[in-house]
Amino acid sequence: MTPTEILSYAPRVLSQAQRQAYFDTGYLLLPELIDKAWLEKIRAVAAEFVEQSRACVKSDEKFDLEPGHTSAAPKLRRLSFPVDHHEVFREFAFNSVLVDVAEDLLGPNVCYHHSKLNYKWSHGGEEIKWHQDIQYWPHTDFSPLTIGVYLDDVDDEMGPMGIVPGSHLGPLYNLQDESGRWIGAIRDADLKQVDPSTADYLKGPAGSVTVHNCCSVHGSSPNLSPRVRPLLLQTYVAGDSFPLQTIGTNGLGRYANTLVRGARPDTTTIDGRRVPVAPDYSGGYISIMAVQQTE
Ligand SMILES: O=C(O)CCC(=O)C(=O)O
Repeated sequence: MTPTEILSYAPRVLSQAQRQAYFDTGYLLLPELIDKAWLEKIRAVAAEFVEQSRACVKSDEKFDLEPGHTSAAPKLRRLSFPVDHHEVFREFAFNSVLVDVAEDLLGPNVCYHHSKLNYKWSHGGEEIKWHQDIQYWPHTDFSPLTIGVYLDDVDDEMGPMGIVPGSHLGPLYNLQDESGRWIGAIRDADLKQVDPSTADYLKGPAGSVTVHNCCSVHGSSPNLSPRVRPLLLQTYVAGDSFPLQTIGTNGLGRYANTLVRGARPDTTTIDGRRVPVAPDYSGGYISIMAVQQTE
């Protein structure tokens, strides 16, 4: 769907100016959008996982640990796929104002793709280098967007999310180094073209929400403060956008590609052509013969 088509649907929570600003700049900051009741529930569950991480000595599929993590002084870098691990995260991602925001920016049909709870621990929580997301999980279009929620107040010292305005409309960079090794970040030589000095750093009180498009160049600095920075991120895509299944982190997470609003249209656009597509056979395979003979 084009921005004009999306804008023709009545918005749920955003103003038309906010929707247009997202299409023009590739990102939004929505101060204190999440209410206290949700925040308290999510914080309590997040704290349970920090407790669990004390027993973890090595990063695994669930907990990504910073060097120096110990059971006495946990330093969690990320809880991967929180939606897979607790119904509160699931309910929040599938059934809260986040889906309204996604609908306002993607149109009436919305799928959940994945989630993560990024921490930047106090006194040096690591930087996230400048990158774009679409290379990690390519789709049939560039609709995917990520909605972040700051679970605590975040200021400049804490490594807030920085986004280069308008970069979503520019080049898609190679996130490999010169030898072809995947480094997941834009090469230093290409950063001259990006000009991260123009980045807008999104910060605010607990409950503030960030949105960025999958092509927006973004990153964040180390957390130099004595405070931990928790940022809960969930990615959504338009209902007619499909992951290229064998690339990157597509296909990971138990709830990947769950429809959270509207319906999955029976067409998609590939290389600029509209394709009426077959239904999902993952519930059981039927051969072309059987389907044509209507057995
Ligand atoms: O946590 C952050 O500041 C940035 C997160 C991010 O870009 C990512 O996890 O891909």
